[in-house]
Amino acid sequence: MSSYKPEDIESKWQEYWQENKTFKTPEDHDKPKYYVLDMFPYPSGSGLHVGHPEGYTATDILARYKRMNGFNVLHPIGWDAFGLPAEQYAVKTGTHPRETTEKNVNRFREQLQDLGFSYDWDREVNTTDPDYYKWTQWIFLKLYEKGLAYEDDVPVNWCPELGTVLANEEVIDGKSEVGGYPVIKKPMRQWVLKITEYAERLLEGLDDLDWPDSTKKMQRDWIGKSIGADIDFKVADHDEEIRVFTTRPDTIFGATYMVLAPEHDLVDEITIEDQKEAVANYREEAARKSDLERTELSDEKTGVFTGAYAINPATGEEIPIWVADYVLVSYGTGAIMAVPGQDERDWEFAEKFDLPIVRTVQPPEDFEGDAYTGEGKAINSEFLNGLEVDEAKEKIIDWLEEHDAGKKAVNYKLRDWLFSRQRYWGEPFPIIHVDGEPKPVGEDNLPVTLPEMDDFEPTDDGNPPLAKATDWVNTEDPETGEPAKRETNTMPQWAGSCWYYLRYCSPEFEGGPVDSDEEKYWMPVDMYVGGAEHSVLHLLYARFWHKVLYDCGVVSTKEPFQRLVHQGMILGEVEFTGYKHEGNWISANTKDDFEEVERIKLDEEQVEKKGDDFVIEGTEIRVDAKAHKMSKSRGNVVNPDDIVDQYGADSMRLYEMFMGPLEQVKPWSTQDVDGVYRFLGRVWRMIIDEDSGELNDSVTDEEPPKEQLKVLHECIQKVTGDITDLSFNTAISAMMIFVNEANKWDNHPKSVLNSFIKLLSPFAPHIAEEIWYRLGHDETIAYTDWPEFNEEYLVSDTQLYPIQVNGKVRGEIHVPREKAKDKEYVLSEAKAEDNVQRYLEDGNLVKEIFVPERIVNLVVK
Ligand code: ANZ
Repeated sequence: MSSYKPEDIESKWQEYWQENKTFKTPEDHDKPKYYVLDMFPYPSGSGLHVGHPEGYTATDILARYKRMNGFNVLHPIGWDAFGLPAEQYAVKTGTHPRETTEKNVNRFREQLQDLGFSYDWDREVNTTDPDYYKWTQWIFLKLYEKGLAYEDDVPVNWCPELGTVLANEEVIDGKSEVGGYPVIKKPMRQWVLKITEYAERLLEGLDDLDWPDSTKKMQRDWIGKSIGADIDFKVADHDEEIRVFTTRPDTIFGATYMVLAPEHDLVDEITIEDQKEAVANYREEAARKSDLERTELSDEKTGVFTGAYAINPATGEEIPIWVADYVLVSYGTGAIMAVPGQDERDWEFAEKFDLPIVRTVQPPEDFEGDAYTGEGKAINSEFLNGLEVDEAKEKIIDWLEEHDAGKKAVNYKLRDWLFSRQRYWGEPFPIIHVDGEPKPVGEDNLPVTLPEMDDFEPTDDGNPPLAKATDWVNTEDPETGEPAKRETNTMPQWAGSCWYYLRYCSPEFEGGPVDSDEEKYWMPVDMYVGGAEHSVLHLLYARFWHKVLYDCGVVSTKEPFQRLVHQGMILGEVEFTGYKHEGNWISANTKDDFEEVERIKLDEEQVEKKGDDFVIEGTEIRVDAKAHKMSKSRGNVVNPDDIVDQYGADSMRLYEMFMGPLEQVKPWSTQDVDGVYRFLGRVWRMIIDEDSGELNDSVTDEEPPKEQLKVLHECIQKVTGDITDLSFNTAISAMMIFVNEANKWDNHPKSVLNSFIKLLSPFAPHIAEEIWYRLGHDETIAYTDWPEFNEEYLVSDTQLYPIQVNGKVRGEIHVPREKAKDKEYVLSEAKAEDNVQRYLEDGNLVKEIFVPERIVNLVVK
């Protein structure tokens, strides 16, 4: 073995790490800890995609770097293995989801091991393992005990095609997120978790987290806190009152009509006889629309008059009550006071149905729009007139409270979490029903395992597949022996991922979800890396459970994930498209000017880069260059296995880190993989003789000269700083610069090579271990000390002086450090410089300016 052959060295070191359990997490708690976590994968049937190794390599670099810096590192992996695809496959083929899952997990594990990630494989968790979901069920019991889990008949998002209910978050534009099937509203008995009770704490907790601002903002928007007032409007000639929630109580004098959501309880009660039919028709229509369609600003407003009137408590005037679907039943109180002067939706509605508009905030002079939503002084508002919005709000709330017509109120957009699914492949609820009433089974009876079944089809009426397992469903109350029925819904896929990071701390622990000593040592997670698609749901649900567990005394930190980073998406290779009109190439800029244009896919060799653009080779004709999301239908999916087979895992890892900043979206380029592969080859040949496989003759035991130390320590400084900043691409550049420099040297002292290989090892651990071994070490490199940067070596032995003649630089000299401040010496050297001399010859030297350690300026006349 002499030339660089990843296929030989990589499997060798993978076996070494496995046999020696090199990355087993240390048990002692004396050292500082570092918990670095990946979002565990759903083991799909298609194996790893190139997006997985991106985040996983980043965390692996950190794990390895921290170990070398004396930390105890927890770096685990596991499987988020419940979920719909395995169940759909089971419906189609009869293969039990457990079998599919196991097969996929084995493939994923093998792929991850082939990439040389330094996971502690003894801590692997699998959410479908009864020893794991026992504790998921245990946590559910805690939620139930605390009154945070309840059954409710809720209008749910029912997807007939998938045969299941979906959470709001899983419905996009009225279609299922998975599969894109139509979703309708249907009332059903469901389990719901009271996440709303934690809304305020989920909001507050975000402040101290080191998370991307965009992710925090998404969570804040999702929770959607608004402060305002609840105001009661009396219905004229009725005993009823309509309560509204408003963020702008200051605008009440401009409330010229009211709107009830079509589903509002009072609609039937107050609608007058003549309007009943119109209202009923309208309600039916509204039921067919999704919330999103109903609230879209651009959509034409619709509505119907109830014939009833309410009394504006501020003006005492009667205002008409309408029903309109732009008001949602699930937000606030499901009713609004409409203020067209200050609210755009109300303005549109008022215009369409000819309702009065009164401005109550003075718009700026140059304002030309419709509703004015900005700041300004109150007008047309009696005792509020002249006050700014915030002052007016306070004053009117006081007034409302005094007059018993309203009070200050906070509202959240966050809804309780619909927590049951009509599926087989999920955690069973630890719940039985005795005489129709739910009852927890008790901790001693956990886990409640899934029954064996071979028919995974849901029933037509929406009953879950588990309803067919009658032997399992019909059970008895373990406490009384009375007949009981098991809950046949299962938990949603989010459940298992809400707490897996805790299980890793003590995966074998039998006394609870986590051993409290281990939890206290390891938590919180110091670094969590995963996709931005989890910005809201997984990360919000997990934070919610964590806070509940905190309240139960199970965990000691208020938040689970201290620092969060999202890796950017990897797109397919850049694709080039050229355009022809009537057989002639035309520039991509002009393609829209022609009616008939032929689009032609071009290969990389057919184009060249010109400035920021690409053109057809040898011409000025511009083509389009665009990278697309990888997808099977586009045929641009890169399979990580192929890359590992061809170039090795180290190149794959190095390439994915070299592509660009971790958090950025980046196109794939196999050509660039080749580039990093050649870099590793250069590293190899710098040290190993390709013919003999021995160390090169240039590798010596000598002390390195200062110039070499300077190059090395520049590299140490850069790589160390860049790893801390997660700037892995620039760290790799720094190592490339080092190798370019080092290749010019005649001698390669071992001490320099040792340090460099350590720097390389977190990125390309296989080649690093192999070279480390060949450099004469018999222990793994994984726990050696990270090279220490020494500033002293960065100071150069010489001082550079640029030399100006009459203000223009005409030459430069290097003077020995000890002479750098010697004016006479520097000036005489400067004047002797060849090029400078030529300028001096033509005139009289009238002045010599010497700035120590900076510059020399000579003035000639
Ligand atoms: C009067 C008003 C005047 C309003 C004004 C706004 C501007 P956020 O901030 O999103 O919480 N609203 C209340 N409940 C609603 C529902 N169920 N469906 C649709 N809209 C509803 O928005 C709160 C505002 O949204 C409330 O304040 C209410 O309109 C409307 F110049 O009341 B406002």
